Amino acid sequence: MHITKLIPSYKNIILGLYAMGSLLYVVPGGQVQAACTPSVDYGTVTLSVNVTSAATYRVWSRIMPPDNYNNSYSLEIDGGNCIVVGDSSSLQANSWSWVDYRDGSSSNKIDVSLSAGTHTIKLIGTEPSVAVDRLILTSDTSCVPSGVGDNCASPAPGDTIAPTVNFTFPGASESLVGDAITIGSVRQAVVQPSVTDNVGVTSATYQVNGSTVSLTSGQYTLPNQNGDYTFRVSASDAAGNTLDRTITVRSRHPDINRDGSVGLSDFTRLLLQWGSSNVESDLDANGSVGLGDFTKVLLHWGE
Ligand SMILES: [Ca+2]
Ligand SMILES: [Ca+2]
Ligand SMILES: [Ca+2]
Ligand SMILES: [Ca+2]
Repeated sequence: MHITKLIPSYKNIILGLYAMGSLLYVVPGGQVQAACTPSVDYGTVTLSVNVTSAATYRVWSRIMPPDNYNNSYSLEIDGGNCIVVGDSSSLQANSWSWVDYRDGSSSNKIDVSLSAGTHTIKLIGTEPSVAVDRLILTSDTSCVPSGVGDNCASPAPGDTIAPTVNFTFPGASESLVGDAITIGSVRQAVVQPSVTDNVGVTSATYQVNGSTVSLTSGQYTLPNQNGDYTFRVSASDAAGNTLDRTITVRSRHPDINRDGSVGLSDFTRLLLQWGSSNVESDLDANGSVGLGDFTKVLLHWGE
């Protein structure tokens, strides 16, 4: 028999057994055996598994029994104890079932403690015509395989830590205070969000004022106009932990009309808005246009 597929994924290991077509198909005929040295061996597959982290692994087998009597096979790990997988008459004949128990008792789970390193797993046919096409070893005992079991394949078990984001604003001298920053040192604020996760970020999306945007070289350049911009980051990891954070960037350069220099036209514009809450002229972002904003224009006159 030949093993043509071996898919380790994080702490989970999925073994696909493709032999004699697509199954580890045990030769028909003979009697029930429950030992790893069966008097009649209906076929054996030996696998080598590389375990990256020591843990207790639950062993799931995808089994198709031919009838209500022939419904088990024997599993031997590192030449140790023989585990009679399945063997329950409740298993449906001629249909695939995921089995995580031994000796015919669904409460008798197959949990094995494996150290990091290479282990040898032997599947031994002890009842005729029992097909096994996939084996999953998972340290996430809450995962119940469905279909071919890919749902148990990718998340790193036990990861409960959500991704985090750190913001920097290249070129600006101001810094984030809580979830807001007022930037007057550059005309166009650049937002550089850095999303990280203890295991890995699987998706990250960004929105500016509610519209999805994409980053260029990890950065997003805000419009060349004073205003309040919300910048939202949504991200997740493989285990489904999510990040959702929104910051407000208040762009407040004293070149209010963005004609390239701070001068009379900005001053005039500010005077026209005096006493209002106009965000373009409210350079100190205190909610109204007044003396503090006027002072900022004077301080940067000619820049
Ligand atoms: Ca049986
Ligand atoms: Ca995580
Ligand atoms: Ca100007
Ligand atoms: Ca103000």
